[in-house]
Amino acid sequence: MKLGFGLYKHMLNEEHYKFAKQCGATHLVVHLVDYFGNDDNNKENANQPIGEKDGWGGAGNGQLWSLEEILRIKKEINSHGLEWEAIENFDPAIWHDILLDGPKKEEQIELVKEQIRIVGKAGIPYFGYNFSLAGVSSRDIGPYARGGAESVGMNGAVDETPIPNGMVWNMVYDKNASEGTLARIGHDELWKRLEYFLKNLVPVAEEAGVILAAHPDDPPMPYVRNTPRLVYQPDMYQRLIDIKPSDNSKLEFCLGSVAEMTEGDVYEATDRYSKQNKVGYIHFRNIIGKVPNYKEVFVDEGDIDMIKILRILKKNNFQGALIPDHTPQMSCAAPWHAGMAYAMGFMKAAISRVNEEK
Ligand SMILES: [Mn+2]
Repeated sequence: MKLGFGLYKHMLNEEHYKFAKQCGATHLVVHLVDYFGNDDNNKENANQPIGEKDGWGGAGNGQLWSLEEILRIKKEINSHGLEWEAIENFDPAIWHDILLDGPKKEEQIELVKEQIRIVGKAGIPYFGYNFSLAGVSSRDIGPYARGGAESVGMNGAVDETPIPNGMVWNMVYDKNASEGTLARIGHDELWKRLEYFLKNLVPVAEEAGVILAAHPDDPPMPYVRNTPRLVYQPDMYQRLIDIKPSDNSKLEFCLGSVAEMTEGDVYEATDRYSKQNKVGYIHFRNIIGKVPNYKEVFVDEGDIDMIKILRILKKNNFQGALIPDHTPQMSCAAPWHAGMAYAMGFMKAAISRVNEEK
């Protein structure tokens, strides 16, 4: 098991590489999508998205992340004694019509394939994705974690505001889209779209040597913003895996999201998917409650016994990376850094301890 750390695009600099290394990380999971790209004020909040209804900013310009650009970043990462484990999320600009079954779907599947080939050439093992129309939604912010630490959660209410045309996954891909909102579709239609994506992409990922890793829905509700969700119960992950079984199609296993689900249990799910060697990498965060009433909390105060999770992973010989995902913000001059450093210290100690157990 490897201790990883997640960095957003605007954090790809020496200060943050050093911070990750100082926290004990050996591997990085990097977001190349520029959330809040047009709003510097919001950047430090990109890990705790606010104003989800208004979106997380504009999608990219439709250009792929080039091999040169990725290799340049990789070199910087390596020069700080870190390995680049995964890229997390496609830019909506290159795959909105795959999610929406729109007119550019076939053009975009070629773009996405090419992106995966580039990532393979750069030698980055994992590509995380979230096959979601609404993205993160329906959460609010409050003093939900220990000591009143600011965090996010759901308070029983689901945001059913329809998504405006030109937006998907909280990002605007077309500023000039016509008035109106996304038409309501059913779950079967969403699975059909995923099937198209996986059947086309998994063979390319196999050739490129990249492992695709699927995030579950956050929050895991059946419908959010009038759109169906894909993986909102633990069993649904199996359906996803079975669409196109391959060593290159795995899960971006988010413990928080899985524990928020109303069915099953997080230990059973961790065992089931790690036993099949389907866990690509892990979002190691804790929560209290289940949808539609849950709170994200500190890693050591939630419903999940994180040590028990690590023992299950060890038993099933999980070799991948674990990252904190989100943490509550701590009351000090650097709320995000303190929250992350706290989680990383816990994780480092817990992983070493479980590794030493016979
Ligand atoms: Mn997650």
